[in-house]
Amino acid sequence: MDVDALRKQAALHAKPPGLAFHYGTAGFRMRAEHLDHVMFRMGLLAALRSKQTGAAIGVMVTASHNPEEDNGVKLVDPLGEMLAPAWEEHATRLANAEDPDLPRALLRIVEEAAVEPARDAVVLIGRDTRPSSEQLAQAAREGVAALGGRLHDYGLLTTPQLHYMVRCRNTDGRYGKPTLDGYYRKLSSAFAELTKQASRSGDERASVKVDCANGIGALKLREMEPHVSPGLAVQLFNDGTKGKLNHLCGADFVKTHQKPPHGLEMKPNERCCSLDGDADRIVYYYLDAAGAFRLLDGDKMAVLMSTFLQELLAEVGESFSVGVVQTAYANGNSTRFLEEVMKVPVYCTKTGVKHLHHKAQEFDVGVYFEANGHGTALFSEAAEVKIKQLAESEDRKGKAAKVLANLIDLFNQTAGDAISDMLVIEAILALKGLTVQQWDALYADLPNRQVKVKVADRTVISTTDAERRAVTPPGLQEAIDSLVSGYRLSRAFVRPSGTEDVVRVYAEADSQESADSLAHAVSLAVFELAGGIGERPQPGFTR
Ligand code: NG1
Ligand code: ZN
Repeated sequence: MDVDALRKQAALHAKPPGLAFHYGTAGFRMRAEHLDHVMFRMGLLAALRSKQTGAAIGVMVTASHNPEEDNGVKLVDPLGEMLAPAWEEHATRLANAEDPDLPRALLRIVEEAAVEPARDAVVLIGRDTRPSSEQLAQAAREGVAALGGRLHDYGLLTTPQLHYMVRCRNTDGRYGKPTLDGYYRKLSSAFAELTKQASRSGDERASVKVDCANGIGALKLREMEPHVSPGLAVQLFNDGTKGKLNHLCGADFVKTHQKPPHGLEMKPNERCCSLDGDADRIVYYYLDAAGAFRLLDGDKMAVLMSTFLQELLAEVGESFSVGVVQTAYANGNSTRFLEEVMKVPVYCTKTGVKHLHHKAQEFDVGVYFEANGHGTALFSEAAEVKIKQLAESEDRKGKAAKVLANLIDLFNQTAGDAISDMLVIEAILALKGLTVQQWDALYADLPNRQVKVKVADRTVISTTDAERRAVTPPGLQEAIDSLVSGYRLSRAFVRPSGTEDVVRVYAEADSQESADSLAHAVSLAVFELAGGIGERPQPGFTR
């Protein structure tokens, strides 16, 4: 490492004084103007991680569903997974090191993580459509170059596309070709095979309206469209030509407000969906015949996907282990339906995709979804090999195995992927001959409400049991238990957000009024017992 050269470079990416940086569940995320030095240093860190693992590492510049003025960065590990926890700590320390201490901070990582400094480094970079993203990506590129790393800049990509590229590069093409064309071809040929098998002769081609959150999803879906158009008509809205990124639209807006996005006209029973700002989340929705808005979120997708996979696995007849992974935010009725009706084992982890992904890896077939629409399915290598082998035969088993084999290719097994999930959902609906209403009718969501409470220090709340019970402050859990017991089919929990300076309160009950009133009562308990600041929570709700 040429320390003088590094110091000079680093001086061009000076750390702003007085700010603290944290590599959270979604990497670094804040106002774009504070992030230049973070990007440069994440370029350095990606080069070190690559030297340590001997594999290509990804750097994605995005702040997902945050406002357009924000930006962020996440690193992608060799198999397309999220960065390992020990390296999240290195990332946090590196981002917070004062400028003169930067070489020392780097050397510490080299020593602690046993990095081989002389080894080659390869870093793949992608970015979303934010106005700040190109310049921030440039800072990251300079960081990679400062440690002599080789760069492959993919330019504009969805987050899951970058995860895909990293995995392809590190598996010698076994996962697919590390190009956009390779991604589109892999997904679209699996989709074409599946919809061919649907063979509902005479049926019209399915059609879906897609709200692209004015983000990268619009560009990439437009590129993909010709590949899938024989089986699916996609109509793009909020494609970035008029509106602002994530403003009054996108998956996060639709899920948290439980209403349609601006910029997309719906007629009753039309199938619609929304992507988020970096296209790793998706939610479906429609207006029913009476004009009421119906949301099909991550839980509904997990149910459709896991029950379909389970049916196919039963036909194939192998004893694969299956698990569905959710968080405490999963609707209670989705969990009940999976466990009691479908007899699928369900597991609950802490909020944050990396926890779900990790748990899902324990099964031959692991489906995971956050209620907000981030999720996918993972298949063990043994299961994939066996299924692809069985798919060679022409009997009934072979037919089911063929469907499974194509689904394995259609799922993005590196991360939740809105484009891939959409094609999986469309393929399943086509294969089962289901309308969106019939899918929705598999089970009824319990009415629920999510609210935020501002407190002086949200770390006074600590939780256990996958965030479903509060350990501190004293008396809070008892207060929640007593409030919950006053409602039917009720459940409530609180946790400090990992991405915002608030405490999140979630409540569900047998009616919307009950869910709202329970959420309000619990927010008052949080306000009183956990040091609320500002105005006391009012009835009605704050998101
Ligand atoms: P926090 O702010 O920790 O609740 C939110 C989402 C997570 C996850 C992260 C990262 C909810 C309730 N929480 O986390 O699921 O997506 O952002 O983006 O939706
Ligand atoms: Zn996202």
